[in-house]
Formats: sequence, structure tokens, C-alpha cells
Amino acid sequence: QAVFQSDIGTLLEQVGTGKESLSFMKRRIRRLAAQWASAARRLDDKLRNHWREQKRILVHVGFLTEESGDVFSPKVLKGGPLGEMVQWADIVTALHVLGHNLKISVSLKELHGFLGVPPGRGSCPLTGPLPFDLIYTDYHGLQQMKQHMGLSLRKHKCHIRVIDTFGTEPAYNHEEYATLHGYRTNWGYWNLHGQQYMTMFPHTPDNSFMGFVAEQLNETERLNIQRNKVNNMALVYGKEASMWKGKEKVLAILHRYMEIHGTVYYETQRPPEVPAFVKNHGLLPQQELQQLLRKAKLFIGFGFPYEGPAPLEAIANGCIFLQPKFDPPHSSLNHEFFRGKPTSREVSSQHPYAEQYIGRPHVITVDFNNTEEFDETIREIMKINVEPFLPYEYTCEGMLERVHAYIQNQDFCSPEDPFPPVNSSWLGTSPGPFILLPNSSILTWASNVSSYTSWPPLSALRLLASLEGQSCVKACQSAGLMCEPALYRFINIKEAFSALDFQCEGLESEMNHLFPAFSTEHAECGLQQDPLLFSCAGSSAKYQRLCPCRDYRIGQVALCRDCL
Ligand code: U2F
Repeated sequence: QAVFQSDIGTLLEQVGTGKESLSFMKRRIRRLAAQWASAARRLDDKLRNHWREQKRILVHVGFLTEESGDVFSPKVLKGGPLGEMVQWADIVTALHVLGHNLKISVSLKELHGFLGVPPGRGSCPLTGPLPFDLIYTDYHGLQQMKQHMGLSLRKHKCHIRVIDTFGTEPAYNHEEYATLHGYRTNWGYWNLHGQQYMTMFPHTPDNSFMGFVAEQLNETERLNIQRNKVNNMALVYGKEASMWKGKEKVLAILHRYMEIHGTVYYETQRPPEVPAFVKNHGLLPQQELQQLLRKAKLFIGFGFPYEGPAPLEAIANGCIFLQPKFDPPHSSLNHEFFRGKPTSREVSSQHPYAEQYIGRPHVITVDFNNTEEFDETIREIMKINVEPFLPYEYTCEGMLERVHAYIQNQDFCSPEDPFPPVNSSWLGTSPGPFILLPNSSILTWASNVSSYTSWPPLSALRLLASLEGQSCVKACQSAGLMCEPALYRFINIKEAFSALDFQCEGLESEMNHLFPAFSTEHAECGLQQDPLLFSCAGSSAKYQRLCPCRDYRIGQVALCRDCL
């Protein structure tokens, strides 16, 4: 049985020393300890009757190992990426607070030790049973485990979770499919279950959303913030000088109305990209940045970094986040930063999560090239007042709840029947063209088959057809639902087509990441042959896709209403 623990002493010891990245993580863990502890108490109350199994968990942070080159640690104090460190600090804290038996490794030596591989025999396969129920790692760590566990990785891979900032779509993950259809990337094609990849934001339902946390304010802090906000103070999002390049025009307009602050790293003198009228504080420790965010009215992004934690921190501290819209959207097809990443996801602004899940008045997304619109937006911002806001899924309690739900329910090890048999009695009882409601035949059928337990439960399933050229991500979203890849196996049946009033002239089964789908031109119905390719992402003008949608909790999109 896992018991919540709020003391972080042993965790801090486990994180270790000797690298700036580890010190950054430890400072963060210490700073947020009280928030985690009170969140644990609230979740414990909420889950009162749940028995939680204590798991043996290994966390191997591959990108911090010397063997992977560890390019991040030396940049911690120089404006380099910190988002990954923020997330790993929060992951280990969540696992620790949930009361699991945790081991942390940031070197190959530690990895060997924990896995029981004898020293000096690094490339020998692990022969015995895996001493862990779960292994959280990243792409670098996965590669290291492949090299050092050899063949046995295949045997144990259902226990692995890959922390993957920007996400991996099924077409890129499937080795044979990726090779045949041009989806191979340097990150690999590991044939994992799509939901074994865990992302920083809920980018795609094909992956699990791991996330991180931002500080939550208490009532007194909220009041103080409102009292101390400086209406004409703007803080620029960008701790590296290169992020300010070419922004003279925007800065000049902004400067007409507001006092501009920055936290740009510099060595001896002001970087030339940062104009003299900007008050640059230099890179700040997280805590001091929070203080600055509490005073600023506006937090403004210039387009890079993409999808980082800082905008959530700003919004949580009562700032308005103003960011550029990307038209056309940035993706691996048209932008250097995303090129070679295992996803075709289209990034519609600097921070699509802020744009789509939070929105106005906290988040304003405009075309920065349209100077009139930009000018008008700044004037509008000067007039409005916003309250601090933090989505539940980014609070400590929200993250604990989600990670708890994954640990207790996600199972990629037990063999599941990818194609459950169909009771044809519901054939011809189609309830309507788009959505099968809970009391409709498909669900009666499915929930009667008691041997098919699933998580999310079948009661959450809503079957829907996408429009031509629309992905299942979008199709479900436009019905106020989320696409749920774990439920594809229940709708990958010919009966689902007739339930949606598609008349199949022909029926084929194929490896195609868009299937199950209906080809409008030939009235052909296509079933998915390989469950690893079930994918919410992806669209084609040729197909109307069949989509398994589900409901979700407000503020916790990763979980359906009955998922806890
Ligand atoms: C993202 O990485 P970044 O580290 O560039 O993301 P940011 O949003 O800028 O900030 C990360 C943290 O840095 C902290 C701040 C955030 O929690 O509190 N910080 C600080 O301590 N002092 C300062 O003066 C300014 C910020 C993303 F997270 C990565 O996954 C991507 O690789 C990267 C590139 O897109 O962007």
C-alpha cells in the first residue's frame, strides 16, 4: 500500500549533487515542498477509500547523464532551457509524495547498479526479472537502456514511460510503418504504446499528459498581488538574448505605453539585442522571477521558446500573457526547431496550450506583424484587469491526481485483446449519424462484455465520424470531447461503420494510421490492422475517420469523469 509522504528529506538526498541542474531541481523541490504537502492531504481526503498499490519505480534522467553529453547542465545559469528540469523535479516529487518506492539515476553507473547489471559488463542483457514496476526515462535514457540491457529491453518495455516534451505520434513510433511511409526520425521508432510517451502539455491525446506544476496562490497572496500590480509594467519572456533578435519594432510600440523589464542572461554587459530602455534584471532565480511576475501586468512572448512553463507561471501570478499567432502554424514540416521531431503537430502560436485551454482575458494571441492590431492590443491590456489563474491540472493536487490515476490504471503489460468480438445483435440499431449516446446499443453491448475491462472505462466512449480532412483530435474537440486512443479497439469493427450510417461497398484491413476510416470516393471501409497505429492525430481529404471520443474533467483533460 502506498502512503502519502510529505517529508522531502530522502528525496533531496536521492536527487544527488555535483551538477547545476541537480541544484536547480533541489531548490525547486524545497521551494514547493509545502504546496505538495497540502495537495497530498487534499488528495488523500478525496481518495479516502482507494487502495493504492506501492510501486517500485526507477527514474533515469537520460539527458542529464555525462554519457549523453549533458548539454543542459552547464547552461542552467546562462539562460539555457530549464523547462525540462522543472518537469523532472516535479515528476520525482509527485512520485515521492504519492508514496512509491523510488530510485533516481542520472548516470549509467547508477542505472547499472539499480538494474543489477554487474559492473564492467555494461552491455550484458539483464537476465533476471526487472526489479522495477515502472521506469520513467527520456529518449536518451531509452537509447542507453537499449545499449545496456540489450535484448531484454524488448521483454521489459511495457514498464517504460518516456518523458517526451513535444510528443511522439503513432506513425513515427511504429518502426515498420515509419520506415515505409517516411516517418523515420533520429529519435527512433520504438514500437511503444503511444500512451507510454508522456508530454509536458496535453499536446495530443495519443500520448499521456504528464505536465508539471506552477505555484498556486493563497487568498492573502491573491489580494496582495492585486494591490501591488503595476499597470504599466511589462516583462519580456526570453532569458537568452537571441530570443529578442529582430523585435525592435514591437519593443518600440510597447515602450510607448509601458515600462519594459527583462531577465536576459548576460556576462559583463547588456546584450546588443536588448535596447537600452529595457530594465534588464539578468537571469533570476525562480523565486525572484515569481516576485517580478507578481508586479508585472503583462508578460510578452516573442515566439521562442515554444511551449515552456513560464507563461503558466505568469498567468498564475496575475499577468496577461501576450503572444504571437503563427500563420501558417509551425511544425516539423516547415520549421527548423521542430524538424526531425517525431510529430506533425501544428503549433498555432508560441504557446498553443495557453491559447486554446486558457485564452482571454489571461492569454491574448495576435499577429505581431500587424502593428495596428498590436498597438491596439497593448492599449486594451492597459485597461483590463485580470485575476491570477492556474488550471487545476497544473496545480500540485492536479498533477498528483493525474499521476496517481496513470500509475494505478495504465497497463501496457497485460495482453489485451485488440479486437474484442462483436455481438451482432446491435447491428442495425443505429442511434443516429454522429454520436452513440451512453444508452445506445454499442455501449450496452460493450459493457455487457464484462471480461473487457478498460481504462478509461467503456462508459466514457462516444463514437463519432470526423469530417473529410479532419483528424480525430479535432473531431472530438468540436463535439466538446477528447479523442481517446485506448478505446479505438472497441470501434475498429465493421459494425461501427453501419452505426454511423456508412454503407461499405468494400471492407479492408490495413496498416494505416488514419484507420478505421471511410473512404468517401470509393465507399470503402478500412479497418486498422495494427493496434500500435491507432492514432487520434492525422487527417486526409480522402477519409472520414472513425473516432473514439470521451468526456473529460474540467481542468483535468487527461481524465474522463469516471476515470478516478
Ligand atoms: C522551454 O524551455 P525554457 O526553459 O526555455 O522555458 P521557459 O518557459 O523560459 O522557462 C523555464 C523556467 O525557467 C524559469 C521559469 C520557468 O519555470 O521560472 N526562469 C528562471 O528561473 N529565471 C528566469 O530569469 C527566467 C525563467 C521548454 F520548457 C523546453 O521543453 C523546450 O525545450 C524549450 C524550447 O522550446 O522551451
